[in-house]
Amino acid sequence: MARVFHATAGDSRTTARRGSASGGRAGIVAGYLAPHPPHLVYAENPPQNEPRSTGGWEVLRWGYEELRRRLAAHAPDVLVVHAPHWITMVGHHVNCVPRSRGISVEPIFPHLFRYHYDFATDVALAEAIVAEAADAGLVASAMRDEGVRVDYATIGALHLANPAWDIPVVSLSANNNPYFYSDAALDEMETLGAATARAVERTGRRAVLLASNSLSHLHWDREPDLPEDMGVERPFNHHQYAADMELLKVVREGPTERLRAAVPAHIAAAQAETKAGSLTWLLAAMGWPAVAGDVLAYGTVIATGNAVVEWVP
Ligand code: 2X7
Ligand code: FE2
Repeated sequence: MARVFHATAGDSRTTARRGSASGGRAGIVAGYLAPHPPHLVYAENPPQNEPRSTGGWEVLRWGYEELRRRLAAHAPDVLVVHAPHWITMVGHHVNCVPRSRGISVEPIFPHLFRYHYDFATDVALAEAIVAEAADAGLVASAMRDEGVRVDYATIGALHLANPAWDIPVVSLSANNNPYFYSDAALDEMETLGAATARAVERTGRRAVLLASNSLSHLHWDREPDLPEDMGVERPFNHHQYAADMELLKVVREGPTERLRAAVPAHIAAAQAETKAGSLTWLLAAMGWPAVAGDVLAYGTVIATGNAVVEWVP
């Protein structure tokens, strides 16, 4: 297994960083749409992932390289990620295991993603999010079981944003109601976002948020002999592509307030993975800032649409 570099939440290094690079303001300093297709990690051949590739999906991965440069400049104390494949049946769970270690396997693509993870959780912030969410009337729970395997959408977004794993993490589950009721639970994600923001303020953290969602979500059911064969990678159809472009036009024009209507419309048009609520959570946590998003890359993965986007509130 690869050696990974660790930081402990609240240690002298992270505390020092809070007062350095970007001026040290506490609060949510940036948010990223950070999609997690396992193919992007596979294509990169990091030492933590067992399968080997010959590359592929370069444009999206160049977008992530830019995200990494910007993330370093934001100098956060913590990365807070909401991911759709940690599905919890009852309420919103927050990983409160101080040090998570294990192998994350993509159940449909185990030949592409078997990733050895080992990261530190900012437990104080994780517990504060649980408390704020519960106070706001949500069913919220602290997950303290070291045996729970961390899902590939959490690991994928975190690896792609910060492959050094040298920033502590808080990871939030997706309550699976959205998968039953389409976008009906987006209101609840507003509440969870606001609770996250209060917890960040209360703990004095300098936080960057990651919404681990793809956009249009129809995909192929046949894999080429070479999984990274870019000769067959393309949108599922023009309707799905056009729906993604319509959403990204609103993202690029801003302000984010317009996304309150555009996100549910996009979910209805393109079966978007944002129905799991990660993007709504992120925008709500930032207070729906009056800014435009910066689209760093767009590309398809097995025909699903994926964009890497930055918002700086
Ligand atoms: O989870 C995913 C995804 N969101 C998009 C593409 C391929 C695989 O897995
Ligand atoms: Fe996914």
